[in-house]
Amino acid sequence: MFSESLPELVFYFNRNCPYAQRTWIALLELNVNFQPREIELGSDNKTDWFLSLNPNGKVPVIEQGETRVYESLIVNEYLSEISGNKLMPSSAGKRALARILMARCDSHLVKTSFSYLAHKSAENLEKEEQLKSELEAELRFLDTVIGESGDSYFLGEFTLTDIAFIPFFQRLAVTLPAFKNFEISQNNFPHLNRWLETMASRESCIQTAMKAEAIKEIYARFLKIDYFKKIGVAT
Ligand SMILES: N[C@@H](CCC(=O)N[C@@H](CS)C(=O)NCC(=O)O)C(=O)O
Repeated sequence: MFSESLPELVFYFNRNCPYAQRTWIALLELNVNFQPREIELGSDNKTDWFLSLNPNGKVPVIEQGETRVYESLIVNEYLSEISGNKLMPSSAGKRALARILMARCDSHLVKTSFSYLAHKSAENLEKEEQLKSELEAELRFLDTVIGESGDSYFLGEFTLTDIAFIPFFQRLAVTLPAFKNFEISQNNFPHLNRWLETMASRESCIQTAMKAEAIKEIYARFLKIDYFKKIGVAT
């Protein structure tokens, strides 16, 4: 296999982190051998040794010999490249679209969903409706993209783009009903919901998923302390 001539790959992660889950899924899907090292967030990631791996102090990071790569979307492209460009489309145009959508996951889906979740409805009902509409508009956009690609995956085949989105949708499937009484599966997003069903049966997504109870518990704690606003993922 392509990656076998390279030094051992160490994967620094935290099992609750959706960005690290992206890399975990890519490692499994690409069948790359790796050594997992779980990092305690709030302590390990503030140490000099971790900051020398990633000056941003965040997971995921991978280390392979002298090479250190961080930022989940970049890490996953690195993993694809050392595996013979698997999990990326073969045409340049589709690869561009794959990158546009991956960037959009962070700039739009993450932002609109965390902003809606983080908003305390009782404080301003008008704002609550506005944030809900913004998330719905983003879900509608993604629904259309999947529909235009033939209903199975974002780009018609399983790629890093599907991997970029799934950790966030796994969490939204729990947090939106629990905290907002909103269920994507009960709404008219036929292509997105079919994609979610397809992804739910994928072994790598099952193996790396957080338990629903753990998601609820962690998010309840984070929402209480306005964590998502503090770290800048919610407006
Ligand atoms: N843009 C980064 C985000 C990574 C990130 O935010 N990771 C969080 C955990 S989910 C983290 O390590 N936080 C530690 C901290 O900020 O102290 C990526 O895509 O890798």
